[in-house]
Amino acid sequence: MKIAIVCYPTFGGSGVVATELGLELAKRNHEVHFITYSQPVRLALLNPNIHYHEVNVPEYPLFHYQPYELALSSKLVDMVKLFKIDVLHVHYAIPHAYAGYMAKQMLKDQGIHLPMITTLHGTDITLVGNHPNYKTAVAFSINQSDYVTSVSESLKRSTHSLFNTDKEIHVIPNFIEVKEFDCDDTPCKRSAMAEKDEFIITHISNFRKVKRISDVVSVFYGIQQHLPAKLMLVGDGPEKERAERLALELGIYDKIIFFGNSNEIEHILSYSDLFLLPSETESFGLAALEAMAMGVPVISSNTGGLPEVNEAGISGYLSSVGDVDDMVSNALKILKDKDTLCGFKERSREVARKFSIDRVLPLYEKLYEAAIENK
Ligand code: GMT
Repeated sequence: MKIAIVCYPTFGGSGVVATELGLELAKRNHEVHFITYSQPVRLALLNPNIHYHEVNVPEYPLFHYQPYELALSSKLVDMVKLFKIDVLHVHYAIPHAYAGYMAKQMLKDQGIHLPMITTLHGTDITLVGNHPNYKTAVAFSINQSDYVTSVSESLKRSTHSLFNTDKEIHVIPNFIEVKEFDCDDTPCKRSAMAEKDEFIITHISNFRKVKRISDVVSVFYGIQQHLPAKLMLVGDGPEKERAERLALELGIYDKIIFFGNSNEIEHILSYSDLFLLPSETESFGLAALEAMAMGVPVISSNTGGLPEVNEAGISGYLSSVGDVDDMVSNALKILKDKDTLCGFKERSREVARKFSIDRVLPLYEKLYEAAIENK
């Protein structure tokens, strides 16, 4: 199939999922065309089946806001015609589903029927999409998509209740490639990060308010009162400074390593002992799954789609949002001795295998086939 993928090219989860999906589809001999405003961060253009088309938005002083949707929909029409694209897959409803719908209409005018699949990722529904200023257009573009998928059952429920739509939503969870792992392996760079007896606690996110970064620092503060530990904070965003200030106030700044955005996620996770994700809401929690796939148990909040990913007592524990004390005590339960930690590490990988790319990818392929057949 010839598949066009529209996504955000940044470090956010939806862009990562879209990119990994495209790369895997290309490995399976589909022709994949990424259409976005810059090259997605995890995109390697080494496979001849991968193409990248940049959307350029010319600046014009008259415009207070530059019209990205217009440029995107025009580019979509041009690329669909040029490469004879079979199906369009847009990730994140805003504004991609809207621009996709416009492209569909323009193509229809020229006798071309382009089926569109919209994947809902989370904040496009629960935070941004739900805003009264966007809601009408988001609901419209969901209803106009040929197929809609969501990354968890929880997000499907939220979409139906927040948008009052009866559109069928297919749940296709996010996926991961689970690599081999040996609990006794001593990963190469660990010694540069922490002493031998120190536990390494990790958090990876875009440091937005929804991630509750202060809880990450507070949970770590509680852990290091009982056990020697270091905290690795990976990513960048508006709450990072707040985290730095809190770390200074608590007197634990020297126990925290701030990495910023990184392409070395697997490396960092390979020497981590515990992953923290105390988010306010999380439609899925791809970062938690990435940690589990590397054998890192997860302490998370019990919100949104997280219970569908992190299994209590098996891959980690879940607490109510903001219950820092419970998170600390759960973390200590996991870290209390080597055998317990090792058990959690192994089971985390087992749970992650349920989301293996080999299981999930065929679900998308089936949907593309159905969309093309029914166009
Ligand atoms: O919140 C983020 O980390 C970014 C956001 C995005 O759209 O990139 O993530 C959302 O989509 C991810 C991929 O499907 C999910 O794993 C995240 O849980 C979801 N974030 C929220 O729901 C807050």
